[in-house]
Amino acid sequence: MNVEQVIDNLKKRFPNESEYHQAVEEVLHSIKEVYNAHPEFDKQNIIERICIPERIFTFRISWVDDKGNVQVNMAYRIQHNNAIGPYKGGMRFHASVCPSILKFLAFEQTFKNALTTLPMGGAKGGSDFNPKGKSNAEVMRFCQAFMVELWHHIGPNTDIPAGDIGVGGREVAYMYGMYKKLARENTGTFTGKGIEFGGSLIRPEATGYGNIYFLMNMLKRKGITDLKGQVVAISGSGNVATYTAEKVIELGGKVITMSDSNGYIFDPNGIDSEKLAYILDLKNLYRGRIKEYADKYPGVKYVEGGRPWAEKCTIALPSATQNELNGDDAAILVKNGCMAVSEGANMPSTPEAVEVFLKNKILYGPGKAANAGGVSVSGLEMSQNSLRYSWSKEEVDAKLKDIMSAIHESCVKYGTEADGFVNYVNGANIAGFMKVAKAMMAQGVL
Ligand code: NDP
Ligand code: 2IT
Repeated sequence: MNVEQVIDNLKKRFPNESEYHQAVEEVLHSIKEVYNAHPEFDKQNIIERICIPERIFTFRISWVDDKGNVQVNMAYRIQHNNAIGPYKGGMRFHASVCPSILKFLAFEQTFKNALTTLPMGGAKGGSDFNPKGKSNAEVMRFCQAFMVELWHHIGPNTDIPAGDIGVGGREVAYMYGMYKKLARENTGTFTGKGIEFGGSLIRPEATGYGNIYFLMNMLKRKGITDLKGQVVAISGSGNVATYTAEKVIELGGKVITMSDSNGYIFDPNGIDSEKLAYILDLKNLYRGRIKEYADKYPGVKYVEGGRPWAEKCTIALPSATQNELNGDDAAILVKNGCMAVSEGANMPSTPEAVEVFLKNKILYGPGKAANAGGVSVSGLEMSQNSLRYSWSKEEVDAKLKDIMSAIHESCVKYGTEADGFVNYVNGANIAGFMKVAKAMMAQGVL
């Protein structure tokens, strides 16, 4: 394989899809050597087949807002690869949603899911519907309209959606309810469901907790076993960010920042459990803005439109969105003494930022490994639904810890360099790729 040729070809065939090109380019550079060491892969053109989604559904959704106006949105489901199991991945509701963003997410999901040790293929979906400022009734009508179209294409053994940006417990419940009504079955074809109707304990917490379990595995290699004395910068204040903060606080770390798309707060005294409970209510009950935290607690700085990476920290956990941390941000983090970055979000660091982390040999856990805890507990939710059973909080948490350790081990196995430095980017990409590629080879040209 000639990486540049493959990338050029994809850019020509799918122009204006920069996020998709970015995600593919990183993986191809990582796997180049192992791919070329297996000529049988190239004979079967595994590379093009693994980069291009198997199927994309694109459709228009019409729904009626509270004023009686008819609104129109675009919606998608990308079934990227099902070589190792049914399509699995979240749904994103955000004004920026477009084929490029969903294609990058579905591509990443395929490798991430392969790392989890569970049998799940990769998918992603969503809409350019913006849930901000919408009433509960509007969100419900939109979710129902989405399912009227999509329900044919998903199912417990074919494609199992879940949450992502703008899609949490409320949206999953509305979508699942309508799906169930149309499909006339009760098999749990969604994960992240409410606990009363087949959801798994720990699923809301899983991405954040999992990221910290992954971080602790990385830190253990440096002889660090808790977060006492660590100063932690987190971006975002949604599902992933809040439960990341909860676990950091539990392990003794000091969380100094959180953000939303309007700006970030810096609390020099640290966000403790009580303040975090306020943020959870602010976000989930009142759908408020992070700025309100600065109005409530004295001594807190609010920076409109800013990102938290210039605040001095020892650990950074980007947990909001793609490309939210660029090369300059990375250089400032390193200069300020940041020794570990572990990604709760998908592709939050630009290629320039990743280069800075790797050059400086700090601990860097890329999203497809570090944030795989969410989809892992989704996999455990699927298992519990199939068994018609539910495991205790302790059981799920223990399984999540084991999975994050196994993912870390895979990264170490495939990513350790001659001087002992673990390149987790290469490790995660190669480990994920090898599993999917072997499964594709075994199943023939499909
Ligand atoms: P939420 O919708 O719960 O929270 C997203 C947070 O990020 C909000 O604070 C939001 O601010 C902020 N944000 C979103 N878009 C932007 C933007 N363009 N610029 C600045 N801030 C932004 O989503 P999640 O917490 O579920 O997802 C966060 C990240 O984690 C995403 O990258 C997602 O793909 C990834 N992820 C999620 C998993 C899950 O299980 N939910 C699993 C693995 C990864 P605002 O409220 O202003 O929009
Ligand atoms: O990016 C992700 O891994 C998710 N949004 C969660 C996917 C899932 O199916 O739980």
